Parts: sequence; C-alpha cells; structure tokens
Amino acid sequence: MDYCVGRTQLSGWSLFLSGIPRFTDIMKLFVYHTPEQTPAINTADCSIVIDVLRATTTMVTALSVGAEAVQVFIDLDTLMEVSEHWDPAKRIRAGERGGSKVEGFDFGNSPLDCTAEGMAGKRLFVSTTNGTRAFQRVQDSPTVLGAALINRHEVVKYLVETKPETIWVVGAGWEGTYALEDTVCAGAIAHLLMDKLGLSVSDIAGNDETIAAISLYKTWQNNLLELLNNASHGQRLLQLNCQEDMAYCATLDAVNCLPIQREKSVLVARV
Ligand code: 3SL
Repeated sequence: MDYCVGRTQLSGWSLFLSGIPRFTDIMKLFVYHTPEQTPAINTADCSIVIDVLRATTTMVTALSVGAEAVQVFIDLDTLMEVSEHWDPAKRIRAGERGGSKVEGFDFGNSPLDCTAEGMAGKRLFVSTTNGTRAFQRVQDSPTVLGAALINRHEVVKYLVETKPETIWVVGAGWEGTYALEDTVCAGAIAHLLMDKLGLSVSDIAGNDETIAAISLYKTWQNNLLELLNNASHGQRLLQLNCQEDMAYCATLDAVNCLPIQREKSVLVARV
C-alpha cells in the first residue's frame, strides 16, 4: 500500500519538475493476484477485475449479446432475496460453486450459455466462487471494469482514451490463491497498453507482479489455450468437461464489449 502511494507521489514530483506530462508520469499499473492481496482501502483511479475462467468471460459475453446489466453477489441467499424483487421474465439467476451450477439456479457460469435469445433485455444476477468476490473488493473505485482475454482490446482502448493515473488489476484467483490465467490476462493488458502508448516495462509497472505478468504473457501469447489447460483451475474445468468453454475463454480480443460499473455491484456495457 505504502509502495503504491510512494509511486504516485514520485509521479507527481517528476510531473512538477519537468512541467510536461508524459504517460510515464501519469500511468502506473499494479497487479494483485487475489482479492485478499488487494489493499482494502481503494486508492486506484481505475480498477480492473479479471476472472478469465470464467466469471468475467461470462459477464462480457452476457453484456455483448444484450443483457441489460450484470449484478454481482458474494452470497447466494442475498442474490435470491434481491432478485426476488425483479420481474421474473427479466431476470436470470446464475450460481456457480466449485465450477458447477448451483441447484435451483437458471444458469451456472458457462459463457457459452449466454445467447442473445436468452439474455436480451434481462439482468444477470450472478454469484461465483471467486470472480464476484473480486468485484466486491474494488467496488469503491471511481471506475471498475470487467476484463478477460476475449475483451482485452476493449479494456486497453478505454485506458488509452481515459488515461487513469493509478490502475489496479485484480485477479480473482482461486479461494485466495494465485491463478495463472488471470495473471496472463493482466500481462496481456499491460503488453498492449505499452504497445499503444510506446511505454517500457519500467514506465508502466507499479509493482513486481506487473513485470511478472508481462513476462508470462510474452512467453505464452501464442499458446494461451495450452496455458489455460495447464492451469490448476483449467484442470478442474477439464474434469467437468468444459473444453469448449476453455477454448472460448482463451480467445484473445474476440468480443467488442467492456463491462463498467454503473453503481455498486452493477455492471453494464460501456457505450
Ligand atoms: O471462481 C469463479 O468465480 C468462477 O469463475 C469459477 S468457474 O470457472 O465457474 O468454475
């Protein structure tokens, strides 16, 4: 936390001394591997939540085919209570635990279930093992985005347009532990951002995790599906016969949609 504040102050000084704002002065990216590792008091200008397998991939897909919004919950009972006040014809309840659909819910967490026919005009009320917890951790941020490999280019487009000074990239992880697929996506975002703005690793990296994420992406950028298949949560999903989901989740820059928080825990497609 102090490290983050220190970096921001340094940026301010270099800005003051040079008088000329440069991207290197104003944009720093901090990767946190899990919600638990993410500082509790949010000082980011923009927080980006990643759960490649599969929560954010599903959210991006749902919004891209016309869902009205995605509302995230940590707790299944609260989801049920809140969605009870919604027109049943305009709601879908999605619940996932341990990779499987929770009994009594309309959907689990497969992005491939998100068809235009089923989603258009409806609100997706969703609770997943890790992804929705990550959103709650950063919900006080002035901007909260949902990122996956499938919409990496939309995330970067937004960052290039809006130039937030301090960016937190939060991986959902798995029950408090590191997840390879979220880190490679963080690296993919940083890598494209560096390319678009002509920045170096040291320009953009706010912490060592960011440098490691960029290296991971560079190593695996042409074999993302293989990496996902090797990851521990990938292995878990393969055992649940989610091969098609995995192939879809590994597809880079395939979907033109950016989930953005409109109010606490409610995400809509950025227009
Ligand atoms: O942990 C989560 O939030 C989920 O994305 C896990 S799963 O891919 O649905 O198993």
